[in-house]
Amino acid sequence: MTVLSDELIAEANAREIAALDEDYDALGRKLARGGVAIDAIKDRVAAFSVAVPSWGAGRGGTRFAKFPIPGEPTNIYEKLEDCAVIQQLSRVTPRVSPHFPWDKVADYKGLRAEAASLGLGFDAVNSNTFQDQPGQAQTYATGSLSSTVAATRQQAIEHNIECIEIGRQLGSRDLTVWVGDGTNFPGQQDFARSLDRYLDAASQVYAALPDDWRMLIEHKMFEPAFYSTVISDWGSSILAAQELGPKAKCLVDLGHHAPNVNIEQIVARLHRFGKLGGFHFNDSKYGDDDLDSGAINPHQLFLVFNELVEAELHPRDGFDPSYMIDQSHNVTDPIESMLSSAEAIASCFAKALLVDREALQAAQEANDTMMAFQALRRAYTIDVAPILARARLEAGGAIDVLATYRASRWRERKAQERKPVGLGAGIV
Ligand code: PSV
Ligand code: MN
Repeated sequence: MTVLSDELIAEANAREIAALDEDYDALGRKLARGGVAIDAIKDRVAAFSVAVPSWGAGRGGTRFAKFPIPGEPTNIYEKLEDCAVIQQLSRVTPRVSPHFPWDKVADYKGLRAEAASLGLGFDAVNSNTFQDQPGQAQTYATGSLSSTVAATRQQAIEHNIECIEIGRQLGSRDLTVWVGDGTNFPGQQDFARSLDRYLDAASQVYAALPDDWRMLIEHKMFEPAFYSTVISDWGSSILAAQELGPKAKCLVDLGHHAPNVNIEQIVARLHRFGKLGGFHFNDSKYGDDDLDSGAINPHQLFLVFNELVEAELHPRDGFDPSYMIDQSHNVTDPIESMLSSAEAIASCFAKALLVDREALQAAQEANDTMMAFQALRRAYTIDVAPILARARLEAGGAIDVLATYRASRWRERKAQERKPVGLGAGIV
């Protein structure tokens, strides 16, 4: 079942096809001069995918406020519909990453079937122990897996195990665990004991993982705790993953570091030890801003992909990263933002594929700094839009995703059908 009419997409594509053919052929000739076959790159791009977060389908807002728009999804079923629009147009986002309890339903087999009928599958399951729920016995106000209160730790363990159980029904294979645990005052918690408690509780979650599952540990150096966090950085994350075992890997969210941290180097380090398990893509100017991917620093995104492609070429420990967009929208239509992020992400992947790795390595070995830098620069400055568009077209997607989405009047139509969502503060 397609959510948008195939005729609409075909009509929009018909207007663009001549220009695309011209641009694709011109780029093909340019790449061929360097010995690169454009179709081979296009096929790699066609095989690339990134998951979308269920919560990204709504206008998340900021901590201060949210500004809902008419036609926003109000539940997981409507979110899936919107994710299906993104996939139908972009052909690069075939999976949705759910978050619990936000996406709780009575029938997960039915939810999986509904997603499948929309052409979607499920990616990593995210647990939530950073927020209390109505009727919950223990509060997470002072921590969850690392809490000093045994009953609170137990509640957090059980919630994560329930997420695994739900994920099994949905066909997921990863559990992403981000905890908001940490402190706001010096002395508030003992750094060593709180990590010990976290490790002990996390090992009980780990023990519940099916054989083919992974636990992705997401670090974050601040927010909601601002003095210290229990899994603050990639160092704490890899130590925890090493302690827990081979099924535990690290997940890097681009917004979870201090400003100007060299995240591409973190990628290389985690991969060196076989612990790079996943990525949350977004962009930021100041902190965990959750802005659209590539909006502020597209070059950093390219450099990250340069390391990811390098990691693919030299896999360790079954390198199979789970890629997801993790962003929040306050002033745009979330579908448009995720379409634009998916394009930015796929574009950096394509550019990274175009890096002449032999030239790069030769320059590195010869200490030819300028030529090493130019090997990256040459790939970064290539406009790969025709490759992405051709891959989408061949898969049934839209050449111009945003124009086609607007022509569909999806949001306006949904505004007639869906209940308005409430005001209030946004998500984290
Ligand atoms: C935390 O800031 C985070 O990046 C984690 O991935 C959460 O699960 C997600 O945001 C949800 O808001
Ligand atoms: Mn994240």
